[in-house]
Amino acid sequence: MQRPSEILDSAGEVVEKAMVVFHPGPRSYTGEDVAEISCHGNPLLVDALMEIIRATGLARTAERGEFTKRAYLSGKMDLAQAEAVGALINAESACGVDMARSLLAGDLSRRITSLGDELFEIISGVEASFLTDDAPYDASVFSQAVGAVIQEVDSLLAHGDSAPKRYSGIVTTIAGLPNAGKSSLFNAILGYPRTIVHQESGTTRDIISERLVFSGVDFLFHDTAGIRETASGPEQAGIQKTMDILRQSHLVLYVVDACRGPTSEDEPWLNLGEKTIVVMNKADLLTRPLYGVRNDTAWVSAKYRTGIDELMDAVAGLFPLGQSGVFLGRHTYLLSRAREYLAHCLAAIDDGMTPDVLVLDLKTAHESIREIAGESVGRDVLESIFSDFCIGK
Ligand SMILES: Nc1nc2c(ncn2[C@@H]2O[C@H](COP(=O)(O)OP(=O)(O)O)[C@@H](O)[C@H]2O)c(=O)[nH]1
Ligand SMILES: [Mg+2]
Repeated sequence: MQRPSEILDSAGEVVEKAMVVFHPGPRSYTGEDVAEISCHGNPLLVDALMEIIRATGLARTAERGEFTKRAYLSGKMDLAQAEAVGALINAESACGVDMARSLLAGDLSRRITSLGDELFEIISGVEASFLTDDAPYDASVFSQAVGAVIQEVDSLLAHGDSAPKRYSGIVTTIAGLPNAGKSSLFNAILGYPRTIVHQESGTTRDIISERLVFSGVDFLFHDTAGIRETASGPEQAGIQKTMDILRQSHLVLYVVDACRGPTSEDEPWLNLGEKTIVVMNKADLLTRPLYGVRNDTAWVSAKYRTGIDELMDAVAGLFPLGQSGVFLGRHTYLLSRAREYLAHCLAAIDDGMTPDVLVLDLKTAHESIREIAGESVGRDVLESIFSDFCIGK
């Protein structure tokens, strides 16, 4: 059992009794010898301890992400895994935590390594074909091998569009004209009366937001003020907020009163989000009610909670869980870049280019892929990655 250690100041006075754990390298987080002090959380006490440590002249405050950077530099993890540490700390959704955890466990790194190995083998084969006589160049074999690598890159990029949104949470906005039933829909989706529903129009002014996990994906739902041209005062301010959130939305549920049908007033708002589902509400008031989802239009009764499950299934279907793929911008960029060069190479093979020319494309693609794991990355790239970290990580 570990006992608390006494920490003394320069006069030999006990400043704190703390847990001090020594992690000998190379099995520590950074690979170096590391001492970890766990003390009481009072900031004054922490400052006093930091001062004692600084006064020894042997230590300084760490830079942002320095521990993880050192772990990467000493080969304890590759760069993609180091980025996963940041992604794990910053994840705001359960789905994001899972994605970062998988990245940290090296799931992407393993696929990237084997991709790099495959490419390396192809490059060696092509080089051999023009450097020696005993490995003749066969365009069809070569083209097949490059095609296989492209396929693997594509499978990693397959959810490149939705994966970053799944990581942070899908920004979903409920919008529509006043009284269409937006707040009723918001409540029906959440399953409890979170916001005020009223027959008087202009009831909702501030944006009301709630997180909801559905089919393993986090959605950030926003109920908004109904849009109308003639609004003034606080209602107008509410509409401005609606416009701002609409522009940032990954998905808009645009609510229309089914009795009125979509009108020319709805027209300008239908395509403001990246994706829109038109929700025909108050279907219960139609003489022959229609429920469910057809051709991007969902028919529901928010008041009686009918058609909501079908609507939510359609919403979840737009952001499928599936294989996670890459979700950090740097990885997507490097893979897309590699893909461009590979596709260029494939076209060049078809055009009958000689192997020595093709090797250039392959090498650039290989370099891009290697950069994901942090091989041959510049100091500026490292700095920009670790500057997003907090101190102490
Ligand atoms: N019959 C019926 N009335 C609804 C439905 N949804 C909303 N309403 C009514 O429409 C009025 C406006 O609803 P509310 O949710 O406040 O609309 P918002 O202004 O778009 O947020 C209220 O009187 C609701 O009870 C529905 O599905 N069926
Ligand atoms: Mg409302």
